[in-house]
Amino acid sequence: MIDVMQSSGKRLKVIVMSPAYNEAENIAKVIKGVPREIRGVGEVKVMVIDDHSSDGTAMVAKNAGADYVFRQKQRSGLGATFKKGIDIALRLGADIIVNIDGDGQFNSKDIPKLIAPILENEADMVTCSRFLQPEMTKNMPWSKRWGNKRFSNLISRITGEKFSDTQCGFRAYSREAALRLNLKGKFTYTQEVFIDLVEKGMRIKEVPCEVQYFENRKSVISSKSFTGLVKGYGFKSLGIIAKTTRDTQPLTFFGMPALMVFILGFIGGAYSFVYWLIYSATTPIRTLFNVSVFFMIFGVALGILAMVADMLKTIKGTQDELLYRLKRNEVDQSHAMKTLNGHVEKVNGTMKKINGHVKEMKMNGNGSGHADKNDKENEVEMFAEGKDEKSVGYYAGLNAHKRRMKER
Ligand SMILES: Nc1nc2c(ncn2[C@@H]2O[C@H](COP(=O)(O)OP(=O)(O)O)[C@@H](O)[C@H]2O)c(=O)[nH]1
Ligand SMILES: [Mg+2]
Repeated sequence: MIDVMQSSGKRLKVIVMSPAYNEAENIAKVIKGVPREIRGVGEVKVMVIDDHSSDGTAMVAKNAGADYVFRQKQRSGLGATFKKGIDIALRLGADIIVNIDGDGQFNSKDIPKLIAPILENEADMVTCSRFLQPEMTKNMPWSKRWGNKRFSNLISRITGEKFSDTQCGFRAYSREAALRLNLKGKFTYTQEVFIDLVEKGMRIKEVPCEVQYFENRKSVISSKSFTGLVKGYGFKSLGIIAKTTRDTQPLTFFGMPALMVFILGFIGGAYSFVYWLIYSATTPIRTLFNVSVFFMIFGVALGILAMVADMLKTIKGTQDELLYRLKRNEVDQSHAMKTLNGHVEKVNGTMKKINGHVKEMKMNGNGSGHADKNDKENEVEMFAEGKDEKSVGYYAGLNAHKRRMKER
């Protein structure tokens, strides 16, 4: 188990984030339910990203005790907001990021269960599955159940791993998985994460979690009616999945249709050729022959496209790696700066105290005058700016002064 204190000496930090849109009614319950003490974890912080809600979600979140609240200047969609949230959480020094929907459908008390496989180093991303235990989804509308199954099967087929629920918003990401994520979808992110992370060799685990369906709740992201669900959520999600598959598995994406078209053309062509050999006539198979030749040429063209796309995938792989390293450095630096600022603030505090003592000593007529010329607020600022020579001098001067005082 990863310990509260990592080998670097840093306390393990979990950030529970919730990208929310018009969740003023539910967000407080979600925030208050987050367990602030978890075995194996140093600190748990709550972050809410309000996607430009019109119902005061951000304010409610702040009042409910969220540690970090951000509000988008304009609505940008769940996918885009999630991506931003991951970026901010990493910069805030998160070792594990938990995403929970702001509508209260999930039970915040399940968070320890969700992060356990990451703490045990058994997974890089853990997702709640609403279908591992059927009794947990008793009141899920049938259209949602049907859609969820179709999408989970599709993602399982694309990734080559078996997943039962690829649409759930309640998940935990290790720092490594979060740094590796490179998402493009603005509308949603849930399925894209699976394809992206599996492609990058990350380990994904599902754990059964409780989910509630409220009778009067109107889903923001999907519709209750079957046609609404297909038209809105279905098509948009399929678009994101298709794009991600194209980028991660171009050989299959273009190669399979290429092969199929070519084989069709080949069969038609071969049939026409044999017909011509036997009957020495080009009618009535002339059109079939022409179409077959077209299919074969089209198949070859698609095959070439598959190879070019595969070359682009190689470039994407290098770019993903570069982006990962860049992000990691940025995040590390921003964390190091925060730690340094923390130290500087502590030193500032100490310096102020010392300044106070020196002033006191001067007023009492005890000062030797040695520390006097250093008795400026500036001194501390200089130290903060890294010009520490004077400050060292200041300390040395003060020590010498104290020694003299003692000797008297
Ligand atoms: N940032 C952002 N979050 C959204 C948007 N639409 C929905 N959400 C949030 O995404 C989560 C899931 O949405 P919900 O409508 O409950 O989806 P469902 O549970 O799949 O029906 C909730 O926390 C919503 O507040 C949006 O446009 N932007
Ligand atoms: Mg929901």
